[in-house]
Amino acid sequence: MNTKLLQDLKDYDAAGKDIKTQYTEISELCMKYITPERREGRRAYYLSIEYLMGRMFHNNLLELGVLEEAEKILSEKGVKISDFEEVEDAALGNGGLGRLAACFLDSAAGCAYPLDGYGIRYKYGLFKQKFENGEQAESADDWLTWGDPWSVRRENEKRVVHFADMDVTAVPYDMPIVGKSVNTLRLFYAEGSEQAQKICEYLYPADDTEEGKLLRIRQEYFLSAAAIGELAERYVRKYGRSFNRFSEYHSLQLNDTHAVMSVAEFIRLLTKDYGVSFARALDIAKHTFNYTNHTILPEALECWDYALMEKILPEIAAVFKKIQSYAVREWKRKNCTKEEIAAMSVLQGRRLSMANAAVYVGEKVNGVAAIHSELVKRNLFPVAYKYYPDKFQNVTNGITQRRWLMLCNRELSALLDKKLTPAWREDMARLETLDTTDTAEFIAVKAEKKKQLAEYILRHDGVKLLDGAIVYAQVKRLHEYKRQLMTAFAILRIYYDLKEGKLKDFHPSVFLFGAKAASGYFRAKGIIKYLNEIARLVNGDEQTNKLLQVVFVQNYNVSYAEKIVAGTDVSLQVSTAGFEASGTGNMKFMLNGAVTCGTMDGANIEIIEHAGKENNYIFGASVEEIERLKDTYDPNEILSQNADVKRVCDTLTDGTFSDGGKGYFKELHDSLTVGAHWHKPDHYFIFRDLPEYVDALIKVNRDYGDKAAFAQKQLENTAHAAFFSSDRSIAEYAEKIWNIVKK
Ligand code: 26V
Repeated sequence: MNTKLLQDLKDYDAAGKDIKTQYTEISELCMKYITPERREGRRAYYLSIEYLMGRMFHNNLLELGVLEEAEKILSEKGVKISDFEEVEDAALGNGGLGRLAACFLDSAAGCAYPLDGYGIRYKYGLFKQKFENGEQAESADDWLTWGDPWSVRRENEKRVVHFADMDVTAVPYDMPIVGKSVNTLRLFYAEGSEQAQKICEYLYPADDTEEGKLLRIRQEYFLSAAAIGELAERYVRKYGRSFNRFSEYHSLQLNDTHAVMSVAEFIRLLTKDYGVSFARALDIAKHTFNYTNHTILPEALECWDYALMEKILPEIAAVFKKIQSYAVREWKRKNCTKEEIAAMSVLQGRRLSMANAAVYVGEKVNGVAAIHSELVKRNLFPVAYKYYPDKFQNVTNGITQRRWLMLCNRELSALLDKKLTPAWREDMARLETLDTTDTAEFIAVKAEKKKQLAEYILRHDGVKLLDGAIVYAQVKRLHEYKRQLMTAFAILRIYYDLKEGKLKDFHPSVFLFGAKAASGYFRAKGIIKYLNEIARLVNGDEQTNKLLQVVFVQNYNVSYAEKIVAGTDVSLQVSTAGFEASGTGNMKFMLNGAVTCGTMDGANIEIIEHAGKENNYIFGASVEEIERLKDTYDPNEILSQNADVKRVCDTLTDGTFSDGGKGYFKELHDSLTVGAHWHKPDHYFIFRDLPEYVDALIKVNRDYGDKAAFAQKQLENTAHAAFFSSDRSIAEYAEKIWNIVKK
């Protein structure tokens, strides 16, 4: 307990100040007691173009060990810290990858591992979302309107990043990451000419369009050059200009391929400024960098046009070319075939494969769940795996229990304290000892969290949730492979069955959605519109609307997620097997006592291993079945044989719903029945899994009738969630990849 800080809070004069001033001043008070450590020795660095931090205030007070006391002290002064929930999230990320980075930083500090983060301080984070007539409307996320009291600008540590056509100043902003140690997330902000400032203006929103590729290259290099420049300079100050010991002191983790240019920048800097030979610089790089892959979707694997890169970064392009020629020499020595060399090449025709560069240079390459890591070896980089089997690792993702249980579900945490003593907070393995047959209080906690969630939704979206309903939730980025469209079809099927009296004894159910669609992703936007039209139909039907409700919340973000994961009964994780690398929302729901209704994909597989198949609702084709189906699958055959499937699919085009003439629904229908020039019809196998999905949802509904038995399943999930703590993930990275030790 930090008694000095508590005294400062007692002395704080809140009178007559508006809430923003109070927020700023109280945060600043706390910052006085936070001192980033600068331990000597080996450190790891996380290089990520996204960090989805969410709100820092409550989290930092929790980490400082003063949350409850501070809450009391301040409320006596009339300051309700729950009012600070109006503060904008720091949403400098798109989804899972950015949130994972935030959880990892939290866990590293929480466990006192020496890990710092490097990233970009975007002026505007992920766009804000509203629905207008059921369609997504986007506006700029001006997250800095509340100020940024949790960061410190380091004026005297700025540095210049050179592009062929301009110089940009990178100014560091340090955000302390508080735990058993205080680590640092350093975000660089671009200053200089108008064009220079553009680099940090927006988080790259359209990760699926051609647009803005040049800006993206600039962002990636900006982050890479600022981080590498700084690390190299600090090293030289301490150890001199020989880089022989660099990799002894540094392990750099590339969070996907977005910072792979830091490999080229590192080699460029060492060869050009410090007289290190290319071969030696490459060798040091090979002992310094590691790469995490986060998706096997080919369209998401970054390839940059060589000419484009050469235009603004000629030296970097040249380094990549030289890496290629060194690699080819190495591969020839290993007697690789021409085809094998082509497959592993960094330079692919006129394009640079960032993933191949990362795999070649990376000392370790890891996937983010067991199945994903297997697919990374088997399907994505089979040749590299053949020649460098020891590179390939798995580290299953995790989530921080501090934000995703202690902070977002203080009621369940208190119940666990009572049942297990607070020791579980330090030792998650103790959750295993939970008596899951003792369900009465858990049921009461879940009801309370549902009530709080309902209040929140009413306030933010003006929708009143059905009382006493089962809450099913699917919250995540909108993407075809995640199959929100399949859930839409399943709901329609249930709706028609209810309406026609075919489905009896149905417990009232709410289907909750939250998702943002990338701004250029037409189909994703169509799915949002479709779900909103379904909501309108279902919620407006007097015949069924006491039994079934569909709610798509607006502007789903980290803070919304904190409410939803705590108040949900059933976590929907229904991606096509083989496509969701891991998923981390699935873990948040599990920890908060929700059952999973999902496919054998990503980390769902490990969730089932830990929590038991009998405590979850698994359906659908396995990875192996999907692989077998690929060549022969015919969705139109299913449509011709299954009238129920056909009926719901037809609502896209038969006039049941209108997309206001935008063509969304016809295009979705075509994607399922005709395909497109880049894919076969229904390439995410919705019709294959839909009937089983409906059955699983109805089985959940039936089982819920036995409250105690269902609550026991939910508690079994909480009880076996320790493995999914990011403390465990970080410990694995520390041991298998970074070779760093706790304080
Ligand atoms: C990017 C793109 C861009 C082109 C269109 C398709 C597409 C699909 C996905 C992505 C995201 C790639 C990186 C990413 O966010 N991966 C997520 O990383 C999480 C943390 O490891 C993991 O839990 C999610 O399963 C994975 O999708």
